[in-house]
Amino acid sequence: MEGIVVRSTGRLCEVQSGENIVTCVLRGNMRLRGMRTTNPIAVGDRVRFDMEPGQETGIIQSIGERKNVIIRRATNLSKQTHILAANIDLAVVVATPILPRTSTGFIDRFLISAESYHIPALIVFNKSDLFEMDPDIVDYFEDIYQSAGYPTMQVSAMRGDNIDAFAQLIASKTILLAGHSGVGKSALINALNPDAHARTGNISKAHNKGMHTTTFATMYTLPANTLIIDTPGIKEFGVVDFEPWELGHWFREFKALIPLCKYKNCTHRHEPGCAVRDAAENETIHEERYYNYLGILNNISE
Ligand SMILES: Nc1nc2c(ncn2[C@@H]2O[C@H](COP(=O)(O)OP(=O)(O)OP(=O)(O)O)[C@@H](O)[C@H]2O)c(=O)[nH]1
Ligand SMILES: [Mg+2]
Ligand SMILES: [Zn+2]
Repeated sequence: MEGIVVRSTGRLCEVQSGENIVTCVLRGNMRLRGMRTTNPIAVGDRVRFDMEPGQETGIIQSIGERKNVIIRRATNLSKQTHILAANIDLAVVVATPILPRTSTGFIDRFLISAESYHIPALIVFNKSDLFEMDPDIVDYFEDIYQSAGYPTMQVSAMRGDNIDAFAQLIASKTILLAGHSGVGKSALINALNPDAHARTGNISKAHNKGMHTTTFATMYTLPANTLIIDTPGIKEFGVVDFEPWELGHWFREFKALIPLCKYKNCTHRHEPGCAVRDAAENETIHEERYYNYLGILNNISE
């Protein structure tokens, strides 16, 4: 039988096959070629499975070829990787300028990962009801990312602002939602489809952070065959191995400048005749993106 993985807890996963959802286990020792991942099967994977004789559960026999995956490290130093989802059309980073605060560093790490897997990305600023009195804080973020060439939008899951526009933008696609705990990923899914009943949590008063309410990636179906994947909140988005000279290629607005650098393997840090650093200095690329680039470069060169 065939189906699509709609929830994955590591060893067990739930597979939607027609109208049914079947709990499946992985066939012994199924591993991805040389990949140190905590989850060999991810939400969005298309799989073949057989029912266990006389049982309600299935055994996964094979994973269909993936169009793409988006992978992160648990932390920047960790060797273990985690597949957020497979076969996605659009990677959405849900960010909030306040309650909780999302840093541009986090957004950038997410974006360069999506870029390196050639997955289109969108930045959704949720909780517009909270920052409408002080639009500067979100304008600052939108300016950075629009000038880098990314689409952005402001929504409020709580009040419903722009939810229709968001629904239109994602119609008929498979979408990944990722972001810190408490930014409202699950609340957005409920706003898009009240029948989803995704569990939502509170923001801790002491720390202004979410409570890690969603524990396993879960795919929900919206109208027009839109598939949306809710993921557990993540603290850090550790990027996978990039070579220092390669990193700049995943900063979208650096790409056109890189061929103008004097050295072919320029890391855009200290080399003379660097077109990227020049652009940062005369503010044709945003200094915040350039600083975050240097931060990530330092991390991967360690
Ligand atoms: N004011 C306001 N609060 C919101 C909005 N969207 C979500 N919240 C609140 O933010 C809190 C966290 O929402 P969740 O949907 O659980 O956040 P999450 O991103 O799924 O968090 P994790 O599952 O922990 O990763 C809840 O108390 C929501 O009611 C919004 O648009 N405005
Ligand atoms: Mg959640
Ligand atoms: Zn350079």
